[in-house]
Amino acid sequence: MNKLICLVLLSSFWIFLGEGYDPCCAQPCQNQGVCLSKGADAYECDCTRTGYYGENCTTPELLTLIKSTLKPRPNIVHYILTHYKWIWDIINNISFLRDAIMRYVLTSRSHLVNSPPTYNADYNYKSWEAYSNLSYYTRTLVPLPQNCPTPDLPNAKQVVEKVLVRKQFIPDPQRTSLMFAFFAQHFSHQFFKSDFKKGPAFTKALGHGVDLGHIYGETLERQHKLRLFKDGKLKYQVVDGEVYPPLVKDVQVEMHYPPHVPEEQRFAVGHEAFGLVPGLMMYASIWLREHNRVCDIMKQEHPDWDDERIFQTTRLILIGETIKIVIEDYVQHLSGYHFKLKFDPELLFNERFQYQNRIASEFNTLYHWHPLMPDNFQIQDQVYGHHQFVFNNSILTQHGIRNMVDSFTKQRAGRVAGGRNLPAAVQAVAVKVLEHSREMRYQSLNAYRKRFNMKPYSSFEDMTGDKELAAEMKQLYGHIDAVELYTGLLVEKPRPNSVFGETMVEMGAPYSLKGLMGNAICSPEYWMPSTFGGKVGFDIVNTASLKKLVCMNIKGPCPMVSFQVPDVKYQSSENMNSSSVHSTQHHTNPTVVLNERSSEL
Ligand code: ACD
Repeated sequence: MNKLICLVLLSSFWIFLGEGYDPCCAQPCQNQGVCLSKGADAYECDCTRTGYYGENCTTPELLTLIKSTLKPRPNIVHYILTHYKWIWDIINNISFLRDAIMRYVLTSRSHLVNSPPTYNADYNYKSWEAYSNLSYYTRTLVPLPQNCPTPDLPNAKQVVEKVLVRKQFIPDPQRTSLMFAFFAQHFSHQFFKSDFKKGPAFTKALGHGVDLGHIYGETLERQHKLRLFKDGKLKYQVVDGEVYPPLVKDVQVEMHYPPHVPEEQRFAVGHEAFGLVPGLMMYASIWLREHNRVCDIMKQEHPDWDDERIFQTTRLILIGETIKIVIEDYVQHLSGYHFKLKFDPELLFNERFQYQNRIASEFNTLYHWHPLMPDNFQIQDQVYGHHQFVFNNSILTQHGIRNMVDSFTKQRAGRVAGGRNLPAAVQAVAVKVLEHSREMRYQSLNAYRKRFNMKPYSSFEDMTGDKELAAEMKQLYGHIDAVELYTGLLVEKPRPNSVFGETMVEMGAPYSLKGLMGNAICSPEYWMPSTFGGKVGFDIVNTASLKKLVCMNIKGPCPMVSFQVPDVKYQSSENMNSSSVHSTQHHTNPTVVLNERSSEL
């Protein structure tokens, strides 16, 4: 019965459809059934392997019925994972239990992502073109057929102004730090690189995953310009005794800087847009130092290796380090779970899992987390507004990496869900996201909720949990089934004390975990010490953490470094207990010390 009501609601925008429209416009096939039009007024639903049957794939098979009755709702699972800390503390220490849970997280999430990829913005049916053309983002839900009428959507600028733009900064209750926000921006731009010359459906990042194109450059030509061609290293410059990326004038790679930026502040890195904010250049400098540090270790381990082999092996090590940090520090923080996530590719070796990935347009849309950005940036005792912050690399050299990390760890980012927390300075970006989603004929928020096993929102209040915001949304959209994906993600009610709402996590987690674990280095053919230059390199991957990444690459005492702003009164890091870096780290700088307490604070 519920299904029927859903179907009627879903089709409510199409009741005015007359003859001549594609019968699949009404999206009659449920539960991932595939709609096949047969002339202007007939269609067929292909329910193969959906677990459902019937004209519109709405009748569950017995096994599906049992599974869906027993399966707890995502919010319940989330509640369990974020409560009962003492039970999780026990589970985290019983390795077969922790492994079994992690395996379940990885498989259940990844199976929600089509692999091999299926559709793209121009193909809403399976085709070799959509499968093989890497210059498109893939699509999880087919674009609405061209000849379908679209619901009357509100003006994009009005949506942004009325329900998205910040009135007053809302700090994230999960205490996400700016250290996290800039990591997110830096890391995600390696695989979200829309090719707007071709259109929003296209990407320039053909690696479709974690390939570190943002460090090494997207093309071989750019990579070669950034390389020193000595001992595998990247080019660099030294300012005040510290290592930073080289200058554009010295390496001749294209970077996007406005004319007013002086020559000595035009740093050159893998991604041409990373001069935008010093937070990006901070991470670019840290990874550059890490690359050259690992090269030294490889050189020591393999004195016979040439520059090329050291470079290539170091790149694989840094890819491994990135995935480890993203799962165990970054996603761990976002999740808020007491369960300790684990990066261990071996967990999937006996599972049905494809080592490939294609970035989806919807993943790109959902990753627009601009509400994380505060109204100003406090570094040491200086406060910078947006205008003073952008295209200002002098901030980096003036404060140094150590102080930037310390300050960004202490400053809270904004809450993403819940509405009205988008900095006015970036509202034009949000308008573009909406316009592009429309141009690419996205299905509705509720269609995506169903695709990712969530109940569609039944009303504006159900979605926002806030009467006033619900009324504003109703004025804009009229019907809950008309709400767009991006607006919905930013206005939906956050989970208790969380940065995100349900849809962001239930959609984001499958794309993320599939993208991370689908990397070639996680496959049985690659995941072994020799791939990473032997035990030493493999250990670097398997012990990587955000804290180590920073602390192995700065001189002097380790600053406070965390994706979460510490809850306690800050202590000056000089007063904290520090211990020498473990001797197996093979660091080249004996003055670097690790502060063992900094990540727990
Ligand atoms: C789970 C784990 C917890 C998931 C929690 C939040 C996920 C929400 C959004 C996406 C988060 C991070 C993106 C990280 C990595 C992207 C990697 C892409 C590689 C191509 O319950 O499953």
